[in-house]
Amino acid sequence: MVANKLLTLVFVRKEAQILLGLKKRGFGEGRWNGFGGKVEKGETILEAAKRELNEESGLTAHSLEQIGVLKFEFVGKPQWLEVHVFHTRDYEGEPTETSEMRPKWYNIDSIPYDIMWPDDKQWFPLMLKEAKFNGYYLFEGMDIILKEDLKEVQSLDV
Ligand code: 95F
Repeated sequence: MVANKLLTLVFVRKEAQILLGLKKRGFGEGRWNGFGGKVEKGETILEAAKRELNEESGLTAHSLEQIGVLKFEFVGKPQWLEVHVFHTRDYEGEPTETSEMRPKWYNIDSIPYDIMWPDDKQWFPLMLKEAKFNGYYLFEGMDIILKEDLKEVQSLDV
């Protein structure tokens, strides 16, 4: 049985900066990433993306653009994770630290790839030039990528 779990991941841009959050606990603890989480029953992926951004950063997004879909498989785990990636420049509020995340603006020339998930250094350049992408990664544990397939696309297949 292969279940498919839907997750969201949101990146906020401001001029030449991108907002990342240091995950303070749980899955991905100690790594910088966008803001996101599980899609709950009864909400759309877009609604989940806005809700998680707000819960984890304090920001309210007025619009979100979907820019990527990433599928992850972990050796020995009977579950795929399907991560829907969004970005926005259209938001209000100031980033606020929560129990989950410590937000920080990074210049797009100084992304802390060494303290992020290892797939990020592959698809961030596509995101940063505002291209769309579909990716697949097979992980062994949290650090080793055994298989990868990343494509820049014109439209996203889900
Ligand atoms: C990135 C990830 C993962 C990987 C962790 C769970 O919430 C959504 C984001 N997420 N993000 N960039 N890479 C391997 C784990 C699925």
